Amino acid sequence: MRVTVSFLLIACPLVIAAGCFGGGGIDAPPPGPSGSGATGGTGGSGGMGGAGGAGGGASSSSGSGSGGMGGGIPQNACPKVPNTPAMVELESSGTKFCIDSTEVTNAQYKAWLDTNPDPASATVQPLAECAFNMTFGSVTSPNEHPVANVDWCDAFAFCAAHQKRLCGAIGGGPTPYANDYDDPTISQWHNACTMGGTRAFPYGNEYASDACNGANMANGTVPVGSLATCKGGFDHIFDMSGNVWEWEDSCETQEGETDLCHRRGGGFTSGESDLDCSTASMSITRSNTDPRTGFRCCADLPAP
Ligand SMILES: [Ca+2]
Ligand SMILES: [Ca+2]
Repeated sequence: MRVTVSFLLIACPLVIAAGCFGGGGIDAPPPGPSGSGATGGTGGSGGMGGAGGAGGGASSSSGSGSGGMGGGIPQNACPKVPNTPAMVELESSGTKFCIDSTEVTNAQYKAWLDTNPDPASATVQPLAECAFNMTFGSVTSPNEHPVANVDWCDAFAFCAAHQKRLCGAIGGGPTPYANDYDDPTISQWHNACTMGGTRAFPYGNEYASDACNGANMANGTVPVGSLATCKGGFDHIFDMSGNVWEWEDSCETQEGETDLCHRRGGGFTSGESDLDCSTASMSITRSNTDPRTGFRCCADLPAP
């Protein structure tokens, strides 16, 4: 059974409305802005000097690439956690939340592994459906490329260990698996990618083959946030299309390693039909690890 699923995966890494086998087709644009109400945190109303410090901390373990990304980011009330990406504050219909500005990097993930998190600890890994997950993997190159080869439970545990959570539903909890993952008023990830439901791709409504790190460009991952053209939906957010797929807290069942969970945005081997904001994988299991799959974290903010 699992072999079959894996095979399908290779042939058809993703699949939602867009014709995976036919190729070419792209999902219909997401719902229009009506009803989304998202305003984003792009106001950047000055006085955010503290944010620069957070960004510096996030990249202190590296020597390259995306340093200083915290500077100027309107993190506002978002958690500022060392060895994690700086967060961006967003809002949808009055509900505020935060999302990492970039994918989690190898250096950041390794810093966590170096603390020796215990997979058997109920504090580290409280979900029963992750009881199967007895290793958080390893990182051999602690650089600014996105961490990959992490399963859904690894991603969930990393976020939880850093005062964040794997991106899910706006206001709390997981994004419903069967639908709503492409609703910008429900999915944190989709809201951020579409700039509150106003774009099909992070950078606009039309596919741009050279904007992000997809199949047309790459020979693998690139350092997170290194493609200025792969910005958006909202400002200060990068690589929501391509580089690596990103796990979402959106699983079909809560049984264990064979549950199907969504990953979003396409990776460095993906084509146009997988690189838009509305696509979500439909055949990837919770325990799947892949060199094209990583994650970023979100956080909830209390109502004003
Ligand atoms: Ca694992
Ligand atoms: Ca990505």
